Amino acid sequence: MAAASSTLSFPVINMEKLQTEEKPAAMEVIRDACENWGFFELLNHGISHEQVMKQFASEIQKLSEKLLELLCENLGLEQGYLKQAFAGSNGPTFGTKVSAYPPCPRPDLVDGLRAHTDAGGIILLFQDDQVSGLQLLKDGEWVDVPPVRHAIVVNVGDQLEVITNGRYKSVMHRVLTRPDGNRMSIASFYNPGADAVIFPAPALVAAAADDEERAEAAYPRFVFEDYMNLYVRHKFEAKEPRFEAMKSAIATA
Ligand SMILES: O=C(O)CCC(=O)C(=O)O
Ligand SMILES: [Fe+2]
Repeated sequence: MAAASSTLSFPVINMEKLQTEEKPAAMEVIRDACENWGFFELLNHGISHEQVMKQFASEIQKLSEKLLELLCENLGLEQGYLKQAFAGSNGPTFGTKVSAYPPCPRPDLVDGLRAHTDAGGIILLFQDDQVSGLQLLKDGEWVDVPPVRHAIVVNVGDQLEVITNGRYKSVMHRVLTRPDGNRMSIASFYNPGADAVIFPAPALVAAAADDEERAEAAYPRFVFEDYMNLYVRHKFEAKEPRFEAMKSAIATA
């Protein structure tokens, strides 16, 4: 091991050896690596990519569920209602997507991500804290979602619009490209389980009953997986025809 500097084998340190009588040899590899390579690789470091992702997912899931409880409180729904509505028989589904938007010389010609609403429940987004680009459609105008260091952007998905009978809106958003600067984002999607049956909360339909226009559920009842099957083909279109299509799917069933 002490001869590592005379060979061309890339320095690799097995961290488990630091706990054994082989520690001096391992220390020697680290010394040599630092003096002669400026690099080394660690094995048995106790951190697996999978473990880090699991922990990240579990923290994001906890935060999503905390947010759902706050929404229940605001909506006057019993605690746990939204979490339960998303549960299906196997609990909610959860996904994370890492995106990189490279600089584009002609932002006027190319969108980073075309306008869409998100299909699922609630979306938590870490966006680049330097490079902007995300915009949402508010009252007919595209509005920037400003990069704020350490902030998590929260976005209401189509399923929350349905469950709240339209009280909460899943809004169109898009990502613009920039002529300079690479933009990174990490989006985590907290979605219903595939077999979860999604429908407007009866308490919210009743609450809207004194409002003439919404005397009955304005949104369909469907199985989340069926909605997703439709969504994948119509993601970059308005959400209303999707809700309509789900209504007729029930009517013809
Ligand atoms: O990258 C972003 O900031 C947003 C991504 C997004 O809207 C999505 O993945 O649905
Ligand atoms: Fe989105």
